[in-house]
Amino acid sequence: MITVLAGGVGAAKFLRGLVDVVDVADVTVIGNTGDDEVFFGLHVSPDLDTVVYTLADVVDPEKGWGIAGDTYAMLEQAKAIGQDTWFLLGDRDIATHLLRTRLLREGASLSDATAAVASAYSVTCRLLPMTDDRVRTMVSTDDGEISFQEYFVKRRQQDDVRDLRFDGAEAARPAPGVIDAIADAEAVIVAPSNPLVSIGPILAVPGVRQALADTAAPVAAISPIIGGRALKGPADRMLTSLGHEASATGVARLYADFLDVLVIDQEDAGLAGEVGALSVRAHVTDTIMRDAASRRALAEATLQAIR
Ligand code: FO1
Repeated sequence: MITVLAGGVGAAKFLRGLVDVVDVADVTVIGNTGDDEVFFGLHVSPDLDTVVYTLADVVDPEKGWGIAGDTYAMLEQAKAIGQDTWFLLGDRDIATHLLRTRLLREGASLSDATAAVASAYSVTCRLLPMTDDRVRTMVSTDDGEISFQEYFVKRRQQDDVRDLRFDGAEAARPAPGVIDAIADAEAVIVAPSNPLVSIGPILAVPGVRQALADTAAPVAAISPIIGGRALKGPADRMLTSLGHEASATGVARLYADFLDVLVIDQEDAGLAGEVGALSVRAHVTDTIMRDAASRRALAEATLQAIR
């Protein structure tokens, strides 16, 4: 079993490449639910859905999230009757949130609802939310504390992030199977996701970080920072404003207590020594996922680095 800790778009692209080179049934994904949110009474799990849509080949290829060719009739009507519509929920996407929300209301756990959503889209890897409990990523800005989606979507990541808090994490329990998926894995991979707001919430669930440090499996991560910049999203600015280094070395430092290998881009080959000084082996390759072939190549290189 290969266990992957996953955030949203970057993780989903990596997973799409991974299931091209290993049996999908051997892959377990532990997904971030810190950016889950309720809109119009519907429970939306953006990162879990991005993984499902990408593995099901229905994802919107431009945006990297949502469903290709989706329409927005519901949202237009919601706007017409005076509702807040800053979070874009497509009509087809809403079917997923209706399924999840109905199951949760009937008493299912988020794990059960997630398995049902994955199965509905014929996704056959095991997809686990990090926890069945409510954990919400909260972002401190100069205007006060806001939810992750307010920071990310409504305010377009323009605020300087002063602090992060994973509300509910201290009391949360890992979802069933999460700790075993780390302990019993043949290899654990931390996907190229924002280390602070995509992987950070997973690591904040009690027991997960220790399980990563204790597992006999090699643990590898792919740096989402290339040449000091994030290819997508605010990870570079967020790292800097929170006092970390926006570099592959900065990523290695955040994971050093459990990481064996950091896959870094060839542009960052010069950082291999610094990463090595943290007792993390650097593996240099092309990490930019432009197309199916490069996604596959990155998955292969990562497996080669840990085997
Ligand atoms: N991202 C945006 O930038 N704007 C949106 O309106 C938006 C809506 C949305 C709806 C469903 C979904 O599954 C994802 C959505 N995302 C949107 C992406 C999401 O906010 C982020 O990708 C993650 O939360 C960060 O990983």
